[in-house]
Amino acid sequence: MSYKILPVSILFLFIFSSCSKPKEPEKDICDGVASELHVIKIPKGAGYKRTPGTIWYDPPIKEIKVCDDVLWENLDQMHHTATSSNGVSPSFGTPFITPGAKSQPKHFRVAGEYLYHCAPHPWMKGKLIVKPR
Ligand SMILES: [Cu+2]
Repeated sequence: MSYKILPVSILFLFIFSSCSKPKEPEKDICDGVASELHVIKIPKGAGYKRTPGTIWYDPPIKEIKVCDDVLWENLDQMHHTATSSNGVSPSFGTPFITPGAKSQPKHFRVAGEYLYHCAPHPWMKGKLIVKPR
C-alpha cells in the first residue's frame, strides 16, 4: 500500500515546497544610492511677513534628487510646518516645528515638483524639485 502513497506524497511535497518558496525581497530603489540630506531653513520673522518675495523657506526653491532627504530647521520664534499643498502627490508634511528645532527628515522617492506651505501661515510658500537620478 505504501508504494502507492509514497509517489503521491512526494509529488505533494514537491508542489508545496515550490509554492512556499520565499520570494526574493524586492530591491529598494534607494539601496546603495549615495543620497544626501538637505536642510531648508525657516528664517527669523518668516511667520509675520506676508508680502510676496519674502523668503519664508531658505532656499525658497530647492532642487534635490530622488532618494534624498530634506529637513526643515526653524530659526523663527513661532511654530511652523512644511506641508505639501493641494494636489501635490505623494503628499508630505511635518508636524509643528518648535522654534530652534529641526523636523525629522522627509524622504523623497518620486521625481516631481512639490509645492508646500506652512499650515498655520499659508502665505509661507516653498518648492522642492525632485530630479530623477
Ligand atoms: Cu508658519
